[in-house]
Amino acid sequence: MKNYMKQVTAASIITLIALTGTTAFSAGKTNEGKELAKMSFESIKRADRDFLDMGEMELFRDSLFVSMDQDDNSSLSFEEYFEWDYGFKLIAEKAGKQKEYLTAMKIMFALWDLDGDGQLTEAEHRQTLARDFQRADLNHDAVLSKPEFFGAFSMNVALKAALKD
Ligand SMILES: [Ca+2]
Ligand SMILES: [Ca+2]
Repeated sequence: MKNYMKQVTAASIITLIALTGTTAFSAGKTNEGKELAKMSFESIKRADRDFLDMGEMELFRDSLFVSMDQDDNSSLSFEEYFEWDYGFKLIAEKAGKQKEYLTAMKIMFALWDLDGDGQLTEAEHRQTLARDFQRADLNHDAVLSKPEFFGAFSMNVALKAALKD
């Protein structure tokens, strides 16, 4: 079951990156990150709605965690977490921002690793993502609109800051 999910998630993320490759890279360097964020928003939310709710976010988080946890010990090392590429790593490389990207990912990991033991447990991952979701819900209607997801969801805020010129 776990391996099956890993394959499904890997396939969908690869599709995401492939799609981004054709749309974002032709749109110019500065828009690549934004395009990728847009693609992830589209892939997390339900197709017939223009917002995402906590249930959709948790489903995405759950499959992402399984994919990242290469040794299946229900905990992510920084290496496992960093190895997983959403497509931003390539964008960072192309922009010459590898160091900034690494720093942003280290900070995100450190913030999510609530007990600071260098391992991100699934409980920490779930708890911090739920917290990030609530923080980004600026008008408190329990769903994230596209502007809220792009502008206030912590991972997107961190990546935007790391990759901008
Ligand atoms: Ca692990
Ligand atoms: Ca921890």
